[in-house]
Amino acid sequence: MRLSRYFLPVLKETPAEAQIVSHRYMLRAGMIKQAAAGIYSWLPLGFRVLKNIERIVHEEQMRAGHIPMLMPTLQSADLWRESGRFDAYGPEMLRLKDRHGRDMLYGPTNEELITDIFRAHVNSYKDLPLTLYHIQWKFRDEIRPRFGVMRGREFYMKDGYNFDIDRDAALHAYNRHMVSYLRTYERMGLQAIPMRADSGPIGGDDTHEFLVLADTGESEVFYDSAITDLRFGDRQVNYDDREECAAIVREWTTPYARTDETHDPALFAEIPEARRKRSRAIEVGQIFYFGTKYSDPMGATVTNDKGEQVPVHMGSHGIGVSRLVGAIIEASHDDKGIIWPEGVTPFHVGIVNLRQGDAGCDAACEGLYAALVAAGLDPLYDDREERAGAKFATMDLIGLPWRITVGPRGLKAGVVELTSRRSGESEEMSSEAAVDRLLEVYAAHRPGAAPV
Ligand code: 5CA
Repeated sequence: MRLSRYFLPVLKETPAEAQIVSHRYMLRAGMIKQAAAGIYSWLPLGFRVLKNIERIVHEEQMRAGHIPMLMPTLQSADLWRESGRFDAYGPEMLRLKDRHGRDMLYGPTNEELITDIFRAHVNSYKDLPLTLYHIQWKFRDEIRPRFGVMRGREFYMKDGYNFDIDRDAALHAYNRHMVSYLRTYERMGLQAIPMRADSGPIGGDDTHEFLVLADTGESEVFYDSAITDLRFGDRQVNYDDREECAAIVREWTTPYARTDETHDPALFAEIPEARRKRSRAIEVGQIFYFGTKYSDPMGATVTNDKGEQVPVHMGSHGIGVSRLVGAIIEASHDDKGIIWPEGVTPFHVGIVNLRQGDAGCDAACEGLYAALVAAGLDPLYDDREERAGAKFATMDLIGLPWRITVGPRGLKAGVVELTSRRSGESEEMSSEAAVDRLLEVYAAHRPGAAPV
């Protein structure tokens, strides 16, 4: 993409309404624009990051054997009356009437709709296990939408639902989700710690939230610092292997880590003092096992191997896709702007032409741009007639992890400059070497790198 032809409405001023850094940078970098309280348009740069996060979520869900689909945003109230949640959900649910006076709602979550699909089509234990998921907009009429996309009213969420014959099978689904989530967040450059939590309006006793430590987070958490040393890395997991998944879950759930709702001061006190940590954190996902809470009242049963009708055991599993855009910025920025992890960056590399209009510089930049595109990389070429300082400031603000600077002095010596946004370190090399280096860096982050 050439910046001269792109739509990147960067703001010079810091918007007064934004209280936290991710919200400020998302507005300044032209990623989002507020449409109404807690409702945002995703401008091209923000949209790219959102889609990259979505892609990683899809790849990791499919890798775990979960099946993508799509359910609508608007739902009929009838199903919610069956589960008892039409009244129970409270004022966070946006209720509306259609022209025939029928009660409708904008889905805050989809347990009822998916249970209805299941009961219409699945009758036998032989069709289990089954996990279906979608990534779709949700609406919760939050009393205090704030912090930009972090607590929106309309937000983008992955929600998955498992259907299993009994509690043990459903707990394997729970574990499978935890494992796939650990891998998902790490691919986004985040450390998200699973913590024992409270289930709220979704229900059930078994639930973990995934939390990213950040001073601006809305949750208060207590944890053993040993958990922050754990890395998922590049483990190859057999998601059908119950014991293998359970072992990974044990590894991550043995060190103490709880949100304030489930915090147990006596247990916490048993951790050596130096490792006892209390922090703020951002909730980027939550998994639930709730057994037959929805299948019972809604009659979602299957025949078991003895020919008896039994309600299916279910759980639901959410990832805050749009919130993650903000959470990643909270975890990765400096005073000049965003620093995107390679896994989610909107462009792989920025090209800065120090002397636009100079025939040599223009030709070198065009050649480099073509070589990057041919190599399958996605560059953003700043080809505007701007001062070098302004170009650098824009690149720093929008946070591409790599920048190639092309100037007349370097070209005389046959080199360009490759700079890491994170370390600030620069290295001179030929254009070809810069392309090769970037191919190496991104080898682990390309779409489809995950065999799905
Ligand atoms: N049905 C379950 C699991 S699919 C569910 O709705 N879980 S949830 O309520 O925990 O939401 C899942 C994730 O969506 C949360 O972990 C959070 O990251 C994100 N989320 C929830 N509310 C908001 C909001 N108002 N704005 C942005 N993201 C949100």
